[in-house]
Amino acid sequence: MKKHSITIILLFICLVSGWSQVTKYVPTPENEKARAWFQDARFGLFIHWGVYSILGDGEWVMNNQQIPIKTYEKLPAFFNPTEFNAAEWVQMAKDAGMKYITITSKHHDGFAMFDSKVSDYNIVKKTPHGKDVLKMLADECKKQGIKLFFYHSQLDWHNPDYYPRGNTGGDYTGRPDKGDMNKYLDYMDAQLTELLTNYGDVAGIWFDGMWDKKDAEWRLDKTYSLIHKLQPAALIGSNHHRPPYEGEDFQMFEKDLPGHNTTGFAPEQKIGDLPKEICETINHSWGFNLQDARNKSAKELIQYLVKAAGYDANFLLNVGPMPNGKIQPEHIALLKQMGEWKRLYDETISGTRGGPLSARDWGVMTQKGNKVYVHILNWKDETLTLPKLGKKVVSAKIFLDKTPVKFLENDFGLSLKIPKDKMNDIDTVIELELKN
Ligand code: JFZ
Repeated sequence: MKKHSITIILLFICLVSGWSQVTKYVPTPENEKARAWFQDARFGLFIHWGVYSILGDGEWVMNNQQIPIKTYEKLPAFFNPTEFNAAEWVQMAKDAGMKYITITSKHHDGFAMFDSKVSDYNIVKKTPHGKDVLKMLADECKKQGIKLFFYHSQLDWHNPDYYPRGNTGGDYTGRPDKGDMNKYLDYMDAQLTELLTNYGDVAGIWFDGMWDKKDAEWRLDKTYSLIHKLQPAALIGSNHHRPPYEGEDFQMFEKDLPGHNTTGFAPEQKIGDLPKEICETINHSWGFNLQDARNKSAKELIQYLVKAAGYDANFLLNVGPMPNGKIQPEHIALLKQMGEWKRLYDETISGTRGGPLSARDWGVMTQKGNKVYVHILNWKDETLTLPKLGKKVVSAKIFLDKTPVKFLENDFGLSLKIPKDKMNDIDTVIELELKN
């Protein structure tokens, strides 16, 4: 009896380890390298652009205004972004200190913003503009040395095979009450194959929409291994608000710092070991919204970037270009201000990792080698006492002009005396050198 149960246990262990060997995803060396690049990058531009921009009411307009497919299909004929200039967009991102762009290849409306051969519902076939803007952007990114990700919606309000339907894109769309989800996923994989074949090196795929049908069979294994096979360095992330699935290369947090859940989107989200990214919009919309004038201030945006870095995460900041292809001037101005700040402080953000202390009410820390950057975002007093950092502090300076900062290490921790005239309303950065 005893022998018997041991045999069963052994058999079970063999089965489980054998099974996990089959399904366990091991990133390739190229992928590991891309992950390190991604973490070093720390700052990217998110772009939500589609035919919905014509209505100036965000990228959810089809669902929010309950526009049937037949009616929504009239929009592409009005989409003529004659002012679109890929070089200007890329230059703007670079000037803001961003290292990559993530743009919508297809949003929930199902319209492909690229030259797709597997569906006519695309920018080249259906718009008077008739150009593959993603190709133009990809070429320009390559030219100017910045990387490109594609946001791709798994959820689709247009394709009838996206069936059974999820929580959104309901009866108003006028779709038949039948469809073949596997056929839809084949179609999605075919479009992803196009994106990963015809646009040069793609930095990654940013998935979104699984939350629409939480318990559907999304065939993630198949789709993820297809992507990794086509471009091993392409990083996969998904906005499913759950802990990462096997095959993903980074974890994302929508409109929240890791571990926070102010939106209520992500009650199950735990912080994992993968590289992290936070996305947020410059105003309160993702796609162009004519009425949204609630832009964040330059201070808020810079502090968001700094906090993200302190949480060891990238900051992906969104703009929604207008239907003419231009980005709103007030958004360009904000990005310019961020760039001016970032040029001065780049060393304390790019190539750093979070820590050694986790975020506090007064601010965050970033680190690189034996340097620690204390980012004081919200503190009035001249003295700031921190817990000890594990290693002894050799020197403390104001980062910007290297003015020495008095410090004291004792049983109470590490106290810094911040010169009053060096305090900065956005971020007072103190550079600490730690003993090796
Ligand atoms: C999603 C998209 O729906 C949105 O249009 C935009 O692209 C954004 C970046 O990502 O937003 C979501 C996704 C999931 C939830 C809420 C907003 N959710 O689960 O509550």
